[in-house]
Amino acid sequence: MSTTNADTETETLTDGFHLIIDALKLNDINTIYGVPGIPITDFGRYAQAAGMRVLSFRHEQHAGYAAAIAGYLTQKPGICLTVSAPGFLNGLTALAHATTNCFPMILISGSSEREIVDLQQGDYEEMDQLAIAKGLCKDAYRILHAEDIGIGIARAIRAAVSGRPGGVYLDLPAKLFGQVMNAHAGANSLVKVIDPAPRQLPAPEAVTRALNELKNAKRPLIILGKGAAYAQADADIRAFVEKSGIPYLPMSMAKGLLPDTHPLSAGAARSLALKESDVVVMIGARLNWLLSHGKGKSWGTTPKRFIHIDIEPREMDSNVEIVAPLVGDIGSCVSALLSGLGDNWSAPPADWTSALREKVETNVARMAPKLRNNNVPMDYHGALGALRTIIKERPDAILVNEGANTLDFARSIIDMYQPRKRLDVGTWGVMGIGMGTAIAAAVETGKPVLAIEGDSAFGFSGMEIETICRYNLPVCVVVFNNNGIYRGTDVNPSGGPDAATTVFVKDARYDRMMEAFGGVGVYATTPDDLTRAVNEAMDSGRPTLINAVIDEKAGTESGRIGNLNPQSVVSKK
Ligand code: ADP
Ligand code: TZD
Ligand code: MG
Repeated sequence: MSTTNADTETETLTDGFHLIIDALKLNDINTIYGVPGIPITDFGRYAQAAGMRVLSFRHEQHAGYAAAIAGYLTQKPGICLTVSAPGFLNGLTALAHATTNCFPMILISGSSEREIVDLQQGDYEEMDQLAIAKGLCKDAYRILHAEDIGIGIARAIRAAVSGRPGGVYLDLPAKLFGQVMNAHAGANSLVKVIDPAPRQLPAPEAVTRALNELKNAKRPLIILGKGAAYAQADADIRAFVEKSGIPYLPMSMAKGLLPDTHPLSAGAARSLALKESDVVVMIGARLNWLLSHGKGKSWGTTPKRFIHIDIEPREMDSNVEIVAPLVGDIGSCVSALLSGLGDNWSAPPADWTSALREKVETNVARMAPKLRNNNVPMDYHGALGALRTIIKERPDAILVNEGANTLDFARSIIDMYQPRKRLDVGTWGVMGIGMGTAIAAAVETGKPVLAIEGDSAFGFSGMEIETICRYNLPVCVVVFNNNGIYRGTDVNPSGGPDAATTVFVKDARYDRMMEAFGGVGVYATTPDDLTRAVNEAMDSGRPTLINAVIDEKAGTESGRIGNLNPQSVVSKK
């Protein structure tokens, strides 16, 4: 933009819109997930005009989940862009989810005028967004002046990716976008963030302490979490596992960091591994509810000594005593342990590794015939057995997974072969991550995506299949249609006319939703139907939704976590 001032000199100007775009691009952020509207509609247009990829969603929550998983996949903050109050609030669930899961993300929301908001005079979509966001993310900032855009965006990026990654909120009042400043001064005000997530080396004595614990172990176990997958230290992690000869358990999203078929994988002997291990090395996994807080029945009676690798010092001793805390980034910590093993390292006692191996083989053999069953209607094993073969044949496809039974069965049945290929509900077990996650996975990696969705889970983000069709993304959605949440068989206990709380319309045709937007819809009743349709979708890259008819009696309440349901002592279900 240029203008002529009183002195008839020409001054080149820029404004808030363009400074924000330039600041993001300067930091290699080239994709935005969002929903347009006042005051950010033109911002989206200018960003697209400037060559950024701007993907518009049907609901901010799904744009937010897309940004969150983009952060996980790329180690750069995923950007979600929303309008003020309601749009901001719709994005907030995903921001909190990103923070909980340690994914770097920035929620950028337009906001109303400060003067009016602070006097509570009833502006359009008035809300003190900054105050509300603060408790739900790592950090929250507001930029009031165009000359602060460079610093503001730099702070947001650094906050999102440094240390333990997480969500950041950036509040941009409407007035900021139109603020004008000298273009030269504007360009100079931008900041390229140098080394936003610096290596954090573990203390040498902490490495020695951990190695001593390992040397004395009789039944050591490694637990790999999604922090280990995020760190992208794949080669060193694999080398550490293989050189140490220590069996490992992958948490859900760490599956594939080493192939699930690896001889040291104890995935199919999880209970035995947890119960009998004596020294446990946690790598980028927390001892939260997903690991029964590191104590209690599932950990058995063998006393445990924990070695814990994490970038966040306060994670240590969060649930149980950690005898060897190793604080630092996973890449540096694992490589220090690896070199510390030295040349004389001896593998763990064979009675331990072979006991686990035997258990794995027995369990895998017991499962095999169930996975080949051709029951109609399909049960979870028959349908997932077919999808398991597809991922085996197409190991670079990305698997997105949510639901209850659909999640728990798929996690244990489908082997993963490559890092960061399994994307799911994460730490909170959120229903609704499905389509946003699938979209970002396709956009960020260019790989085909297979989304395996419970029919309830799918419903939370189902409208985004229009987004998938609009951008023509290679996403194949398989809806496990069992007519409801957990099972489709519940009846209203009062005998009244309302449907039971957990059931949906019987035999709903989700496949026709996809057809409404120009995608391919398939109705599948057998494992063969399913195999054929998924292969076709993956070969063609066309947006596809397969309605897989699942026996409505096949699932169990809450999948595998039914024990977490509180029980009434006075009434029976
Ligand atoms: P899971 O659910 O797979 O068990 P969690 O989300 O509970 O995994 O744990 C991930 C952990 O990884 C978090 O405590 C986080 O601080 C840690 N983390 C993330 N990135 C890194 C990294 N680069 N280096 C070290 N620790 C990391
Ligand atoms: N809302 C949100 C945001 N997250 C949740 N986890 C839930 C509600 C509760 N919930 C679960 O934990 S699983 C689930 C709900 C509603 C749906 C399970 O039904 P499904 O899967 O059809 O997706 P299955 O295969 O029928 O078990
Ligand atoms: Mg269901």
